[in-house]
Amino acid sequence: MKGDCVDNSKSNQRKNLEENAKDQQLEPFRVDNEGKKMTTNQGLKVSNDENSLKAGVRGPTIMEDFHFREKITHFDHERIPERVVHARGFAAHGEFELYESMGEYTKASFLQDTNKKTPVFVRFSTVVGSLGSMDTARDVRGFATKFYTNEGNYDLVGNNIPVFFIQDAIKFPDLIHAVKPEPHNEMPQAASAHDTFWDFVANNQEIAHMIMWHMSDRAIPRSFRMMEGFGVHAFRFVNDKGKSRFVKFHWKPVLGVHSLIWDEAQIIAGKDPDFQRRDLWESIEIGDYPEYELGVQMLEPEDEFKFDFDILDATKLWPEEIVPVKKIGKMTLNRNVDNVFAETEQVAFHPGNVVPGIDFTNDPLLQGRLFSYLDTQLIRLGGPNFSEIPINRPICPFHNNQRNGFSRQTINVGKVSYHKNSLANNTPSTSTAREGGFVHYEEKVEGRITRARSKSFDNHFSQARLFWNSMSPPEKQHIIDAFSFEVGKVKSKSVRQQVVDMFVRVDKAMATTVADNVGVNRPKGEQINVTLSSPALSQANTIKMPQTLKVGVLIGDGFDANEVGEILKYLTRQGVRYSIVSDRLGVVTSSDGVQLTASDTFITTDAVLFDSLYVVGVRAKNQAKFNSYIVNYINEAYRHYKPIGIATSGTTFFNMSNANVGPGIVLATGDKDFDKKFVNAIAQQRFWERNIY
Ligand code: HDE
Repeated sequence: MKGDCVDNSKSNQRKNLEENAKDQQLEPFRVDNEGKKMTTNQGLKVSNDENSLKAGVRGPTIMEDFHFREKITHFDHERIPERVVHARGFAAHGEFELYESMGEYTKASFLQDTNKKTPVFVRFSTVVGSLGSMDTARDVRGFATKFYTNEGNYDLVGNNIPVFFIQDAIKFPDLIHAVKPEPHNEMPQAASAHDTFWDFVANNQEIAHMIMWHMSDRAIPRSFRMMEGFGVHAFRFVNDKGKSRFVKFHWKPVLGVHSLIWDEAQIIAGKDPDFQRRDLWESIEIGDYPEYELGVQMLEPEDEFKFDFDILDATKLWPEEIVPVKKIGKMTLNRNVDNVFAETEQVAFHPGNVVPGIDFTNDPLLQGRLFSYLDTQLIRLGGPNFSEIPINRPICPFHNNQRNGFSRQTINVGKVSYHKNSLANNTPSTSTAREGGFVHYEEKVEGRITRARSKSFDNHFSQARLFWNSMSPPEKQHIIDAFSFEVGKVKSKSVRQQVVDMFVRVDKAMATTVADNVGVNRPKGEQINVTLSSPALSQANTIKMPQTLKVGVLIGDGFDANEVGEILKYLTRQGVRYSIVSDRLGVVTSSDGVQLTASDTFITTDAVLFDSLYVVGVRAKNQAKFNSYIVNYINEAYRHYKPIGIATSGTTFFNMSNANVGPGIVLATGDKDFDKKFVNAIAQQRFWERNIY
C-alpha cells in the first residue's frame, strides 16, 4: 500500500543499482557506525564520551583531554559556506537511458547506445533563499544533472524556467544583490517581493520575459517531480564528422507540469518547510521513482539568423511549435542519498563540464558561467581538490599532472608531474579527437573588442507578450495576483509606478489592474496587441494523471468499512497515495470492528499538504472539535480548488462547510461510479471554475 511512507526500500534501491558504476564507486566511502565501537579519529577506543577530563569532579577541564579537543574542534568546523545562489537544494541518484542513437547529431558516447544506462545525480534547488529557508518560495528552481559518462562528467546545470533574468553574466552579481535579502536588515528571506528586486526589474528591462515566468505558476511548482527542466542556453551538438548544430535541452516530467497556489505555498512554508524535499524523498523511498524525458531542440547552423530573436539570447526561448522538441531518452531517479552533506552539499556542478560532442556557443551568459562555477567551488569546498570528493569523481579513469593543495586525497606515485617528459615516456599523454580527446569546436570568430551588446538582443518584450498571450484565464489571473502581491510589498511608490509603467508593454489591462491594486497611477502606454501564442507554455495543456497524488482521508470511529475499504483499495490500484488522518494517532475502528491506522492527526498535518480530501468523518471523543477540524479542512481544500470526495457518512460534515456541490465535489451517496469519478477528479487537481470569492 502506498499510503504511509516507511524507509523500507533501501535494499530495493540498492538492488536496482547493482550495475550502477557510480554507486559502486561510492561504496568504499560509505561508513556504517551501527554496532561498532567508538574510537577517536586516530582509531583509539573511547572509554567515556559523557565527561570531559577534569582535575577533580568539580575542577577545571585539563588541556590533556585530546578526546574533548578533537570532538569540539571538529564540531566547530562542521560548516562550509552555503552556495551564493541555489543554497537550498535536495538531490537524488538515478540513471539515464537513451531512446534512439543520436550519432547523427553528436558524438557524445552516452548518447549513442540505447542499451547503456548512464548514472546520474540530480540536485534541485531554490535560488534565493538560504540553506534553511522554505521549499515553497516563489522562485526559480534549479535542476542540475551530473551524468557520469565513460568519457567524463557531463553537467547539465539548468533551471525549471527556460529563460533567464539577464543577458550578460557581468550583471549576475547585480541581479543577485537586488533579489537577496536587503543588506541593511537582511530581510526578506527567500522572497523577491521587496524594493531592491523590483527596482532592479524596472531599471533592467531585459528581465521582462523572465518576470512573466517568475510571476506565473511555474515559480511555485507542486513538486520537483512535476516541473520541467531547461538548459536555457543554446549549446552545440557536434558529430563525428565535425558538423555542428545548435541545441537546447529540455527535461519533461512524465507526471506533467503542476503547481501550487500562492496562498497554499505560503501556508505550506510554515506547516512543512521541507515540503518539496520530503515529496522527492518519500517518492523514491516508496518506489514511485520520478521520471523525466530528455528533449532536444536542434537548429541547423544556417538557421542561426532565421528568427525574430537572437538564438544566443538567454532571455528568449525557441517556441516548441516552431522548433520541435525531440524526446531522446528518459531519466529515472531511483535512489536517495545516504548523506546530504557528503553528496547534496558537496556536489559541484559546472556548465563547463562537457564531453566530446557537446560544446558551447557565444551566449554571453553561458560564457560567464563557464568562469563562475569553478571559481565558486574553490571557496565553498576549500581549495582545488573538490573533484576528488566521492560524489564529484568521474567514473572513468583520470590522470594529469595537477598536484597537492588542501586535503589532497590521491597519492600520486613516481617523480614525474610535468608535460612533456621523457622519464615517464611522456605520459600521461594527450589524446587525438579520434581517441576521445576533447577538441573545441572551431567556430570562426571575428569582430572588434568592445563592451557592447548586440542590437539583436534589444527586443525585451515580444516573448513576454507571447508568454502572456499563451496563458489560460486562471493562469493570467494568477500572474496578476502575483504582481499585485510582489509589487504591493514594495515600499517605494516610485518603484511601484515604474514597474506598472514597464509592464504596460506586455499587456495594458494587466498593468492597469496591478496599478489599481498597488495604489499607483494607471500606466499611460498603449496596448500592443498580440496574436501569437505557444500552447506549450501553458500548464493548462499539461498531462493530468492521478498517480502519486496524495489524498487525506479524514476519518473517525464508526465508519462504514465496506464503502471506505473499497475506495481505499481502488485509490491504491490507481497509484493514488493516501494518509489516514484522525483526531489522534493510532487505530480508528469501523462500525463492524475493522481497523485502520491513523498516521497523522488534524494538527500534525493540514489540508494544504494534500492534493485532495476523502471525507468520511463519523465519531470521536470530542465530537465538536472533530467536526470543526474536518470542516476547516474541507473549507481550505475547497478554496484551493481541490477535488473532494465525500463518503456517505461524510455528507453531514460537507453540509456544515462553506463548500458547495459543484465542480470537483464528488459525492458517494447513491453513486456507484463514485470511485472512478473521484479518481478522475483527483487527476484534474484543480477546479478553477469553482466560484470562490
Ligand atoms: Fe548559476 N550559479 N549562474 N545559473 N546555477 C551557481 O555555482 C552563475 C545561471 C544554476 O545544485 C553557483 O556551485 C552565474 C543560469 C543552478 O549545485 C554560481 C550566472 C542557470 C545552480 C553560479 C548564472 C543557472 C547554480 C553557485 C549568470 C540555468 C545550482 C553555487 C551568468 C541555466 C547548482 C555553485 C547546484 C549555481 C553562477 C546563471 C543554474 C555562483 C555567474 C542561466 C541549477 O557559480
